[in-house]
Amino acid sequence: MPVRLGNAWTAQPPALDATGGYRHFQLLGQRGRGGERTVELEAVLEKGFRVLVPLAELRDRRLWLPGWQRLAGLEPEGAPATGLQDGSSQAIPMQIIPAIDLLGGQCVRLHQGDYGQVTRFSDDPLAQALDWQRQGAQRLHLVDLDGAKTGQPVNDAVVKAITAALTIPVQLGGGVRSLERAEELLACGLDRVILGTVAIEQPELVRQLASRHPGRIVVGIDAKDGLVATRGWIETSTVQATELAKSFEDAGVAAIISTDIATDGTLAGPNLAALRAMAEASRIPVIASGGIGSLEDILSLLSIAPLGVEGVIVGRALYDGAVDLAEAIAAVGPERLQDAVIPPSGSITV
Ligand code: AMZ
Repeated sequence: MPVRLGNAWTAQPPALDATGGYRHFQLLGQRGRGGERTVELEAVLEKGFRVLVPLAELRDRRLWLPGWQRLAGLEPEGAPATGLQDGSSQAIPMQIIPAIDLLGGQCVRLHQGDYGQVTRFSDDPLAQALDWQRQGAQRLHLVDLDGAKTGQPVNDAVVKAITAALTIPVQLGGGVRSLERAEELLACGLDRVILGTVAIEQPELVRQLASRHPGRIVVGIDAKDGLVATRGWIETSTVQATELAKSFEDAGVAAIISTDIATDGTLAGPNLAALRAMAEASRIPVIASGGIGSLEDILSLLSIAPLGVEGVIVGRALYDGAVDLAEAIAAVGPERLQDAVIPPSGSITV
């Protein structure tokens, strides 16, 4: 009888020894036939770490669980749920931030920021926002695309409705071009405002706002081939994205959102080299944006988390269903599951 196997597997504590302490595996394929059948699994956090498991063992629920599960009781009482392999330091959680881009009151995604390539996902952005919150989002990212292009707020009614309805912090970028506008938004209950164009055109305003509202001002640096783009990405400057980041080193901004325009809305994977350069350019925490197309793309960011990449904005992949929000939060969030807690002690031999 054919057996359908899921793609995600969690090793139970008794199996962890044999798997080098990895909990979360992905199915690569099957080998052999009948009673000889084995499956090949690969550790999600270490590509290349593979084990061959006889099918009968995979069916043993004391050893393996389908899906990526939380293993209760694995961590010592009171310890953070995210120990690293050597137990020396705590794994750095990465925040998954769903994005709602607003155009004419609707929830859309653009391809590489091109206003001529619009996909509409919902005409009820408030319902969408509530849904991301229900699925466990800890923060919501809003972009007023009309505002970014024209500098004029167009989507305020829906922005305010979302901010009032949600209990998680909400941030907004797009068209925030003056002190008054930024303060109006902060007074409405937005947790953070994102300044993009202003960061190039009036850097002093960023400094002034950051000192008046510590922890609530974010710089949005959107780059095309390493150079900063502004005004809905219609204009490109001659300023290097990393130089702009450096220039705000001591301004007291909460974070830099680093967007790679070439990958934005494409699901093609993040530009890790550009993100690494941004993270290394200053001590300001970096939030990655652009190109996320799969859970593996999100996991790949964990390699640069120690450099200060503390979050990732996910848009199209969530709407397309390529990434499941709750699964992604479980995989890289504060109580993530997949960090090994037991030192490796060899691998399965077949
Ligand atoms: O997709 C676009 N064309 C686009 C976009 N997503 N243009 C701007 N923005 C976003 C930036 C940033 O969050 O990523 O708008 C904000 C910047 O707006 P402004 O108005 O401050 O430059």
